Formats: sequence, structure tokens, C-alpha cells
Amino acid sequence: MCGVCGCGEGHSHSHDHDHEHPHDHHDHDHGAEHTHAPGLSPKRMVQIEQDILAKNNRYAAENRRYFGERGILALNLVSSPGSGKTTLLTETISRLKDELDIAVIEGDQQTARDAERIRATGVPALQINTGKGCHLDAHRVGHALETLQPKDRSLLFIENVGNLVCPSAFDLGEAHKVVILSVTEGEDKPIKYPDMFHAADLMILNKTDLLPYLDFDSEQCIQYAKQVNPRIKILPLSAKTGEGMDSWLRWLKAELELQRIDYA
Ligand SMILES: Nc1nc2c(ncn2[C@@H]2O[C@H](COP(=O)(O)OP(=O)(O)O)[C@@H](O)[C@H]2O)c(=O)[nH]1
Ligand SMILES: [Mg+2]
Repeated sequence: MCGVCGCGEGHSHSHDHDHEHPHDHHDHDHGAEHTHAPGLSPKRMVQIEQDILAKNNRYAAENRRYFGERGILALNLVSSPGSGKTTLLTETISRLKDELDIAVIEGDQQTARDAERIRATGVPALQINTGKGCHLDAHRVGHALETLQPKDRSLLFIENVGNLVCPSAFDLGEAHKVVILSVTEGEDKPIKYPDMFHAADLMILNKTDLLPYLDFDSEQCIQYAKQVNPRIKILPLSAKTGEGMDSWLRWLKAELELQRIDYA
């Protein structure tokens, strides 16, 4: 449940964080669960939301410093459930793991299935289960870094909880948010969920292999994405057939080089 985006019902306590990290001693942003509680004024609710985001931004700044000091390129992958984030990752990893060090943080409400899919490719992965939570936050990612210890000059993918709403508001310290939209979702998603497409620097238009079977209008989709974010870069691809993957791999390598420049 997320008080910031307003999707929670308010009364539940999503304290069932099952950290893989054993000594989690910081306090969490549990104020979120109370934002719909009876008796809280709208003004107080806004204050709570601002506090949560301000606190998240402080942790995000710490993560960003951590990445900067180590020449690590961290990418925050956001999308609806099922757009193909994990498939894109396993396909990307199988193509790059011989030339780059790669690690993955996986966020889902439940199960370690995606971390297991990543580990099967031979790279380290750490699962964060958010329980009722609808997004990863910078604090939990910070703890995941302590455990995962990604290598200097490596590529770190953070697969966020599948959700086109809440993860847009939470900076994890990443270099870029990458939004994955699959062609089965409809071309209007950028204008229906503008915050997410505005927050992303790159949009992957996935599952292009399915275009012959759909009436998805790619041009219209691209236009909608640029309408909410004129600087967004767009790469159509199919994680399944590999079509378009080369442009994505080139983008990744170029971004990693940028991140490594300041690193001694
Ligand atoms: N046809 C097709 N299916 C895909 C593609 N990428 C992913 N999928 C399928 O979409 C489903 C969801 O993929 P997954 O990677 O688990 O999505 P996630 O929830 O975003 O991590 C799976 O059945 C994948 O096999 C693609 O490029 N083309
Ligand atoms: Mg996944």
C-alpha cells in the first residue's frame, strides 16, 4: 500500500518485509500506511507524503554516491506486470555477461522466482519482497547493495515491482529509469500513466514480434510517449526473437562508459 500515490486502503500494516538482509535496523517509512486513516486531515496527509519522499530522496542520494564512487551503472526497470522485464534481463545478460560484470536486484510483492531466473543465467541476484508494497524504495535498495556488493564498473539492473504508478515517484539513486511497455498493453498507456513515462529516460517497446497479430499503433504510441516526455528515447524490440536487441545493448554500453568516466 502506498500513501504517496494513494492506492492503499490505509488500515493495513505492510510490515511483513522479508528482508534477505539480516540486520535491518533503520526505521522504515511506515507512515504511508496511515495516510487514509480516519482522523488525519488532508494537510497532515500531504505532510506525511512529503516526509516519505524527502526521506526516500536522502537514501537515493546515498545510493547515487555509492554508484558514482564505483563506476556502476544502475538502471531502474519499471513497467506493468508481464511486459517482459525479466525476459529482457535474462536475454541481455546472456549476451553481455562474458564482457561485463552484471548484478540484479529483483522487486516483487511475493516469491523469489525472478531472482532465481536471473541466477540461472550465472549472475548474482537478490530478491526484495515488498509484501503489500507497490514499489521499491531507496532505503531497501541501499540494504540490498550491502548484501549484493556489485563489482566496481559493473552494470546493475533493478527490476521494480510491476506497476506503472507508484515506482515513478521513488528515486532509487539510479542513472535512468527505463520503462518497458509491451505492444499487448495498448498504445495509450503513456498518456494514461504520464508520471511514469515522464520519469523515464528510455522506453523499450517490447514484444514487437506480436505486432502482426494486434492492432497496436506504434507511431501513435511513440507520439503519446513524446507528448508526455519530449526527451524520451524509444527502442522497439522483441526480447523473444532478439530483433532490436542490438540497439539496446549499444545504449547500455554507452551509458556504462559514461558512468565509468569519472571513476579512477
Ligand atoms: N511474444 C513475446 N513474449 C514475451 C516477450 N518478452 C516477454 N514475453 C513473455 O511475457 C511474459 C511475461 O514476461 P516476464 O519477463 O515475466 O515479464 P515481467 O513481469 O515484466 O518481468 C512471459 O510469458 C514472457 O515469455 C517478447 O518479446 N515477445
Ligand atoms: Mg519480472
